[in-house]
Amino acid sequence: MITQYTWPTPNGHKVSILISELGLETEIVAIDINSGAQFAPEFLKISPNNRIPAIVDRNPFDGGEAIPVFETGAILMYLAEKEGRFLPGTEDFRARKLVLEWLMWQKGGLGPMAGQAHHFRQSMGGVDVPYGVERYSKEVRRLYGVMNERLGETEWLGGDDYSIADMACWPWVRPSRRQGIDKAEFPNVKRWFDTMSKRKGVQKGMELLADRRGSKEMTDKSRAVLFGKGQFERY
Ligand SMILES: N[C@@H](CCC(=O)N[C@@H](CS)C(=O)NCC(=O)O)C(=O)O
Repeated sequence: MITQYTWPTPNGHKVSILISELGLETEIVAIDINSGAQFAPEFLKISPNNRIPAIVDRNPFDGGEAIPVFETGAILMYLAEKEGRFLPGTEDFRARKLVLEWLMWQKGGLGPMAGQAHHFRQSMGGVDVPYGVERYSKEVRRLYGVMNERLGETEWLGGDDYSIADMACWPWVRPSRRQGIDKAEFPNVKRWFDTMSKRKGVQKGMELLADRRGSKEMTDKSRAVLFGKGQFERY
């Protein structure tokens, strides 16, 4: 049994999709990041960076005590390795390297840059920062270009097989309009995105807490929690 601490955002969706693809049994704890649930002391014990998602594996491989894991890259690798799916093992080190490259590319590039593009383009409640909009919109566009070239060479980001690298990127490509991107401009990305959208595991993963997605509309209160004093007063 996996306890999944999550909220329906792109980072939350990465792990929901993998768990659904793996068919794992879960218990869900909704962490409403708009109202500050990510700062609760019991959640910070599991996820010290006050970010969702996080998991606790109640049946670890070694039969020992429950294992908490935070950071999506670590969670995706942990579960994929435990279940022996969607990440080649060390014996297949060339294929593994490719999946890890594209997973890290998402973690260090696409995710943070698209997150900043969302922020400057539409989360600031009427505050206009043209430099921020331009800087992050351009960088996201560059990253889509890189992804488009890659997906012109291979079916999946990691190569011939669907992997956790695809599961990490897809939820960030899904809201591309918020980043100023029309997927039709990047045909290989669009082909990959549409193929993945048809997978049952992806569709089921996206259903988790889907009724709470409407709460994504930012209010002054949620902006204060996420970007204001609420975020920084612990330090
Ligand atoms: N590097 C983290 C990023 C996670 C992240 O940014 N999560 C957002 C939701 S998409 C969050 O929890 N935000 C709450 C906050 O900023 O307080 C990961 O990959 O797990």
